[in-house]
Amino acid sequence: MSFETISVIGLGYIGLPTAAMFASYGKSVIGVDVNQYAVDTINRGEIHIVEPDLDAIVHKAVNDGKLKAVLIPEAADAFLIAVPTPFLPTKNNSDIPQPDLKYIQAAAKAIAPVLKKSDLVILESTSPVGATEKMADWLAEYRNDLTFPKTHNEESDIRIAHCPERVLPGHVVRELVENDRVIGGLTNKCSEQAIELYKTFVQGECVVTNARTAEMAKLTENSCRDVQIAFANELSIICDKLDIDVWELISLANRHPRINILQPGPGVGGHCIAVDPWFIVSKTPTQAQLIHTARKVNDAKPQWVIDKVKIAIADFLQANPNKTAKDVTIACYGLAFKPDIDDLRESPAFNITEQISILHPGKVLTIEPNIETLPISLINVELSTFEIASNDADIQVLLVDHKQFKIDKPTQGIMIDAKGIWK
Ligand code: SAJ
Repeated sequence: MSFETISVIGLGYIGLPTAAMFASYGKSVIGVDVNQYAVDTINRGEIHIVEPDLDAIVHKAVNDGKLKAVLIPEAADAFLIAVPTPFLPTKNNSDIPQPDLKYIQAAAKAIAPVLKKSDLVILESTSPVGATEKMADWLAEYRNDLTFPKTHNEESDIRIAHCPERVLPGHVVRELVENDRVIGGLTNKCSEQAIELYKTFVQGECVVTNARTAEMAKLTENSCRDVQIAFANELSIICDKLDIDVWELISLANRHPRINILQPGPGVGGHCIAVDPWFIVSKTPTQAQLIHTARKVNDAKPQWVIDKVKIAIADFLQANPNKTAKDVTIACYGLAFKPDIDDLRESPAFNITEQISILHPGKVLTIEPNIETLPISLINVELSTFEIASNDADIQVLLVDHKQFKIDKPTQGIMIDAKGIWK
């Protein structure tokens, strides 16, 4: 089987770089997205997301006629599904979030009319265990004239696999090529074909397992990181109580040859690590005690930072009895979910700044070197500069360790440093 035409469904942070990579290795790639703006932008040879080096690759692929974006799927030899897998809204704070597979189902429905015998369908989206089998069931329901692995094993018309993406935002172009790839086919032939496809550009090893283990492998990687960050965050709260510098403590402990503690922060953000562990907890709530607790520890950290800000306001007013809360200026440094990116999605820094602007009657400044305009929900926040904020603010709250904030630190005001860089 040789894959000449490849279709990628979902042209976001994973789908677009993957589509562009196949195109730059000579494949004809049809990218599909429901977002007209994304489709138009890509067809102009431009990109609608921020990812280093991606713009040049997309520009060349489109100019060479190897990559085009469309709204409705067209026939291809392989389909890669890279759509979001969020969770359903919860009614109460104590409810365990349940995964929402509606975008995978919509993608299956969209490609079903153009599927043909011998096509390969790969689910790349991070998914709860069983999602690939579920996707195969949906495809079988929409196309009962074709056969699928569940009923026809190696003789099926359509091959299906789960090959989770594992690239780090900000390093996607390099990691797509270099990372090892977990290949979870529904049958051996499904895996073999998936390997053949990825070997177009993947230099890492393609390691074969079944679809359920591949699903769990991805969830395990992100849950492991979440648990480790929760350990660091819990340590930071313990150390604060005991008047110990947690950053010094961790650097000392990390000198032990078998210890490697991660860094505490204002909470865990992004659309992966703060989400994926719930896919395990929701399936096995009784068994997943540690993973569940880690989620709760990390989700509680933003409120801990906000409480520190409230204490700082009270301390400031006690020291300045002629002033009221309205006279207090608070500067929040960083809005992104991690350093040196512009991505504000599921960002603890963003949520903390937003909450402070709601509860505080005085001026709230934000300093975010990676964006030019503030989202509408930060209506009471002023986008400022390091120079102005560091001179003007009474309370300085460091939320993201962007490289710009490591160069200098404010010389006055009450400091709350959630990343330990202004010690
Ligand atoms: N964070 C800390 N302390 C640390 C490290 C991170 O508080 O020591 C915070 C960050 O500030 C951020 C959050 O954790 O808010 C997540 O950042 P991250 O850099 O750990 O991970 P992501 O979400 O950018 O990417 C992760 C990666 N997974 C792992 O490293 C196991 C990436 O490889 C995955 O492909 C990606 O999730 C994904 O798409 O699932």
